[in-house]
Amino acid sequence: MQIGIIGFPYSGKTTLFQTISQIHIDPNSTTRKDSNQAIVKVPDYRLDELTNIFNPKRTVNATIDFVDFAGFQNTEQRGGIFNTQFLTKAKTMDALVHVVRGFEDDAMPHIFETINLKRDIQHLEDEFVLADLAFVETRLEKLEKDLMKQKNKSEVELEIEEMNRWKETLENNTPLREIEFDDNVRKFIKNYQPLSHKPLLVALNFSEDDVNSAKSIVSEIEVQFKTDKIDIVPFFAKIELELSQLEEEEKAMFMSDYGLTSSPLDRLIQSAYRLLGLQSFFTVGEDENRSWTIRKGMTAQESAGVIHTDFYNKFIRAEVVNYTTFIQELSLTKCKEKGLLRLEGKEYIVQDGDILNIRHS
Ligand SMILES: Nc1nc2c(ncn2[C@@H]2O[C@H](COP(=O)(O)OP(=O)(O)O)[C@@H](O)[C@H]2O)c(=O)[nH]1
Ligand SMILES: [Mg+2]
Repeated sequence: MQIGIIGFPYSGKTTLFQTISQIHIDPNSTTRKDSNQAIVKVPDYRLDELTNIFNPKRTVNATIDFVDFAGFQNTEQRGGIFNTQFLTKAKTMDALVHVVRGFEDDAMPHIFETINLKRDIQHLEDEFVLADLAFVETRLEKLEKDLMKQKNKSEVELEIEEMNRWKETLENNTPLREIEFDDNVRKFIKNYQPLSHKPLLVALNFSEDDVNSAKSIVSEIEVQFKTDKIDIVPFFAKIELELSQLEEEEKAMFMSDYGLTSSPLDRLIQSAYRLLGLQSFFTVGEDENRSWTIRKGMTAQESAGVIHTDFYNKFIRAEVVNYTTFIQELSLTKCKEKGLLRLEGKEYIVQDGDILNIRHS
């Protein structure tokens, strides 16, 4: 899974990226122009606990690929802040983190001169809507031509109808996130990846001076922008980068001073999982303990397929116990004796925190 970190210049994207990836980026390097990328382990205290219990040869966390976008300022004739290369690349991401600048610094002027969170959030939304509208209009021209050729007529007509619905929505300045999609048109979302349909995590990057006022500002922004597909998450990128480099004990002390209860990575991942409808399951054993990411609602057989396609094809049953049950017994044998280790068939809907043992032929 790929998550893109986007936003205006000097909003704190690279600072946040460094905090979550623990990769140091030299401020004088060329990275103002180049994107940075890191594969980050998804932290999960449950997996850590399972490792303490099973003591396997290795522990493998699920991972997320974070991309810190840089150097995408628009110099084209078309209006807007982000260039076409940026928009095209953003489309390939599973979710986007929009870092919004909430700190003042005269040495780094904001492109709109003042600090205004709502304006910046809305600006990106508007730019996404415009980019999608431009796409839809080009697409409709092409489809009209196809229609004259009389090839795959019913398929072309279906798409024209759907593209017109998108067009009307976008012309009303409504992001595509806000409309419903039937199964027969969902493929267009998958193929075209419209930007105003992407799950969006708005990362408000506050100044260290805002620690006390941040909470009420977040609530206010939530009222206006939060939906099923948009989350608002506060950060103090600069101090949190410094904190992330401290020893555990010192870190905990400073975090409580600032009223912070979780790490920036925890906050990002929790929110991304919610927006994308994701959850985790575990596999355990002498060789390896591992966490896996799946979509909510996936069956035991589909989940087995995430581990290996053979497990999908040759699936017989899954032995299942949830982490919360397991942790009271601390042994699979005990769970089995007490009938807590269940046998489930391929249609079983896997729950967050399930420990699975796939039986296959
Ligand atoms: N005072 C303050 N400065 C910050 C904060 N976050 C980032 N900065 C500074 O703003 C500058 C630009 O940050 P950077 O992460 O490179 O922004 P990017 O252009 O969005 O990647 C850097 O000098 C950061 O140290 C913050 O929360 N407070
Ligand atoms: Mg940067």
